[in-house]
Amino acid sequence: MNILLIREDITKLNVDAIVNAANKSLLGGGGVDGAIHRAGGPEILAECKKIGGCETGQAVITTAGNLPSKYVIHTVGPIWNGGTANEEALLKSCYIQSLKLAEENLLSSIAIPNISTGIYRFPKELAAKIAIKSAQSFKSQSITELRFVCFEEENFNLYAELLNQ
Ligand code: AR6
Repeated sequence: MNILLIREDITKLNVDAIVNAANKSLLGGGGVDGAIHRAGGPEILAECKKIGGCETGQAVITTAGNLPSKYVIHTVGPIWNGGTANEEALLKSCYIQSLKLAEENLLSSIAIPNISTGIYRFPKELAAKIAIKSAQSFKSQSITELRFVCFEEENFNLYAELLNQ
């Protein structure tokens, strides 16, 4: 699995699946979740409603509606609460469960944003370390390309430094 780093709007990417940093209701929200539902249209929300919700650390897959990607994998990151509420393990689980879903659906390319580091306030450097470690430890059969998509310069610089080590 090739790991790439890009600074982009994830809704523009033509990959098999983009990952959404959703909430437990799966009914949309702000941040990257809002951007994905706005650009993807009502088909995504309709499928999310059918699924009915998702636990923190888990992931579900839907159509990508009008987006250039084929699927959206929605995962629910932990809300940072000082680090004593199992946040690190839950964030790791988001990455692993998303990759597992991609694998089960025989997808070959996936783009993942910086889950939990926006509205959910997870410390960015710790989140980047967990994301990279989870991806590097994942044994993949079908996925050949994973793009870490950073929207902000701070996250992009953190990932660049960690990936170059
Ligand atoms: N493309 C790529 N990354 C983006 C984009 C985009 N278009 N827009 C924002 N980001 P956040 P969370 C980055 O807040 O912290 C929602 O309301 C952003 O810069 O989207 O997991 C949900 O419904 C940040 O680095 O997600 C939940 O209620 C990263 O995406 C809650 O927010 C994640 O920030 C989830 O909070």
